[in-house]
Amino acid sequence: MAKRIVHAACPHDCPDACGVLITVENGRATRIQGDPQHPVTRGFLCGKVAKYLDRVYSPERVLYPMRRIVAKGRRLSLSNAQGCATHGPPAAVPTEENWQRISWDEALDEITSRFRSIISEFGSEAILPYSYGGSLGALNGASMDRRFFGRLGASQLERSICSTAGEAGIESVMGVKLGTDPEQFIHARYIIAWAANIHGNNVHLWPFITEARRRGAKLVVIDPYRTRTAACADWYLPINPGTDGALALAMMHVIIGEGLHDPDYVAKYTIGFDELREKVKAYPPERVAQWTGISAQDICKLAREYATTRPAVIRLNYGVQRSEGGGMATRAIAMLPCVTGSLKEVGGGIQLSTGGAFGLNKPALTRPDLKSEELDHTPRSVNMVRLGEALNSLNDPPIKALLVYNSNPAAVCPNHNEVIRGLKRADLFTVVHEQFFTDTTDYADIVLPATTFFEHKDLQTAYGHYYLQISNQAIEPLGECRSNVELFRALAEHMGFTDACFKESVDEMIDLALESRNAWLEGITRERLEREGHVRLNFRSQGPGLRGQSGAMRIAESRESQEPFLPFAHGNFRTPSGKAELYSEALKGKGLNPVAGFTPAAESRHGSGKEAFPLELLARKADNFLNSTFSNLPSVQEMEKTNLLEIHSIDARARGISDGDAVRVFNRRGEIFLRARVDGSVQPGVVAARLNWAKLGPGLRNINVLTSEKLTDLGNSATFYSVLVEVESAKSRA
Ligand SMILES: Nc1nc2c(c(=O)[nH]1)N[C@H]1C(S)=C(S)[C@@H](COP(=O)(O)OP(=O)(O)OC[C@H]3O[C@@H](n4cnc5c(=O)[nH]c(N)nc54)[C@H](O)[C@@H]3O)O[C@H]1N2
Ligand SMILES: Nc1nc2c(c(=O)[nH]1)N[C@H]1C(S)=C(S)[C@@H](COP(=O)(O)OP(=O)(O)OC[C@H]3O[C@@H](n4cnc5c(=O)[nH]c(N)nc54)[C@H](O)[C@@H]3O)O[C@H]1N2
Ligand code: SF4
Ligand SMILES: [Mo]
Repeated sequence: MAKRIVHAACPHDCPDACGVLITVENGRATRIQGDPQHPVTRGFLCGKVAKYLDRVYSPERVLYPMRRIVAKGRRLSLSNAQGCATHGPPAAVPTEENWQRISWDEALDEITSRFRSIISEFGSEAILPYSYGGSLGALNGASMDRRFFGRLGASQLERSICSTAGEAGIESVMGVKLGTDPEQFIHARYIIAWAANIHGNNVHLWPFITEARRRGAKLVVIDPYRTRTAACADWYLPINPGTDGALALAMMHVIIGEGLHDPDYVAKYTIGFDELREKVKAYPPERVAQWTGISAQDICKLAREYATTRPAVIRLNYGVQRSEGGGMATRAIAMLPCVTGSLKEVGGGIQLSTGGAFGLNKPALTRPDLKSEELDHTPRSVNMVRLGEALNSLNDPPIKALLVYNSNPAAVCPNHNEVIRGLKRADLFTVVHEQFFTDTTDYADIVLPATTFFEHKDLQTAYGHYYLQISNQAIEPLGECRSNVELFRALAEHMGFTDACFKESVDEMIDLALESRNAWLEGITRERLEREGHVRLNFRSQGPGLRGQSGAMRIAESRESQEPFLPFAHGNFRTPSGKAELYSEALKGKGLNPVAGFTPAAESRHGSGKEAFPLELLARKADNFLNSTFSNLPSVQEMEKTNLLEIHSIDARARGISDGDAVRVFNRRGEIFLRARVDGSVQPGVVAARLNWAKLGPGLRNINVLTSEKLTDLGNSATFYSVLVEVESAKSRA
């Protein structure tokens, strides 16, 4: 077979959604590279996906259906039992004592017969799907699975572990998740990276920021953690975690107080300005300085520079909304460009997500109309953040079966110890569809082999740019792997569901997804995507294509060749009023502050419980993993230093801790042993540690033993960054 180059798109949960080229020789993928033609991702990949061949062809892949033949749970290896704080053992490879290989037919028969008996005894809501960001492909993310569970009458999963607080916040102002086009960043003269770890989580935006700075832009970073981006910034403002809402209100206090707002834009395109003006009077910089740790002088300077240096853009990322008050904080920040009118300027505005522009025909994919014949009501909804609570205390009916795919809850869920207690239940039937033997498969009764994006076809949107892509299948599935689409098609068949939609082919589903009322999809067909790989959403642009130019040229010219996308230049907010809602009747109706306000997090230095646990923990993502994904691959592990607790020298000294010491980090929910790193990445009062597979961590744990199931103020999201802990030296245990 000749050498082929296949266009694909990275489906991992990352704003960049890179264009990818896979070289295939004799049926085997031999090279992965970024697609140089992609106008935003421009031919380079992040470190972890650049090593993707190691993932696809890893000897540790799940390749066949497996049935557990020993008790659930992970085995303690020697080094872990001793609490080794630097390196855990290699990932648990399936061993013959743990697993018995079975055929797909046996697996499907066992799963469907267990489901049938659970349904007859407890009802269909005793079955819970659990999925999140393993694949953001339009089909493998949410299509056949939703049809299957809808038809089954299973409990619904509220998928809120990541972004729903921020979405609720920004939508309460703007009505939709649209943000500044990354290609427009080159025109900005003032860039605020607000809770945005650009080098770690959104690296393809960086070249656009670099070009803007070359043209004179100033980069300001607001983050409690000194990221690489913060270290590169013109001005770094370390903020106390969870206090951004107050900062935004104080900025508006200064901007409105000094008349630096845009009265024309405000009058034409917003409602509630008078209420906002009244509200922000309660947030003078002097008061807000005490919460944020940013001086009143700096708050004033930031507000004035932001309002007067034009265009000014905010790259807001989701870090801000992983705190108790994250919804309101996002809402307050989203008001800033409405008040200054920067939404009308090329290179101005705010980007939290671009995801709202794609408008695929999701109902055609997920078929919310499909219902169980036996169930006379809409199935209950279970919040995914509270999996531990759901498994341990939900009744009427209790959860008796869990089907996990696209997720690794035994690593990523908060309050890990409770999650594990639930997953250990002998009466819980757990099925996990996975590429690897993860923390979660350690508790599965049946493990099913899943394809990687090399092995299936999909349609790919993005949340950090405006290009739709096709991701072609490059190689045959390894072993007996099946995609999520094929898994749920087979399950539907074994359940005897005869609805025609379970027979739709992948191409038919892609066609359906593109048949949408969204005008921005006009002229974008599967055939065109197959031909071109990526297509910019049709914002009525007429400019010539950008193919064939060098990256640097393209960056400089990309805006000039297209009509700039300024969705809010003339209002057009998708709120109930059609205006930017600085006052929201909808929020008022829910008993919430209709303008915005700041309430310090209960679990913070400003709340209760700080006597026993005085340090605020940032339970962060790793720069070189993707949540828990990639953390088991040796070539990726080499790039990331794991099992560290970053702590300020003042806090370390007060506890007799030196750089490199073993430390115990604990609160009421759990404890973990890490190695102290005193390196200036956090301020006094804040400590930070990173997510990893639990079974690779010391004591077979990860930092989610410390995080809480408390939900955010809006959007029922997780509060990974509202966590109090105490730290003590554990030298004797190292
Ligand atoms: N390399 C890598 N890339 C990733 C991921 C990964 O795990 N690794 N995860 C992916 C996923 S799932 C997502 S959702 C995206 C989004 O990723 P981001 O939205 O960037 O999310 P975070 O890394 O949680 O937070 C971003 C920054 O916010 C900071 N932060 C935390 N609390 C606060 C606060 O209270 N105020 C302020 N101002 N800043 C705060 C953190 O220190 C961090 O540097 O990234 C994706 N990309
Ligand atoms: N402490 C702490 N915890 C966090 C976060 C944090 O910042 N700190 N971040 C949170 C956030 S923002 C998010 S989004 C969640 C992410 O939570 P998850 O979405 O569960 O994230 P991953 O750890 O990436 O796990 C995805 C799993 O899906 C598998 N997978 C990949 N592709 C496929 C596929 O096509 N089919 C199937 N069946 N499986 C596939 C991968 O192998 C991987 O094990 O984690 C949250 N947890
Ligand atoms: S994880 Fe993000 S940066 Fe890395 S290849 Fe995928 S989309 Fe690109
Ligand atoms: Mo996320």
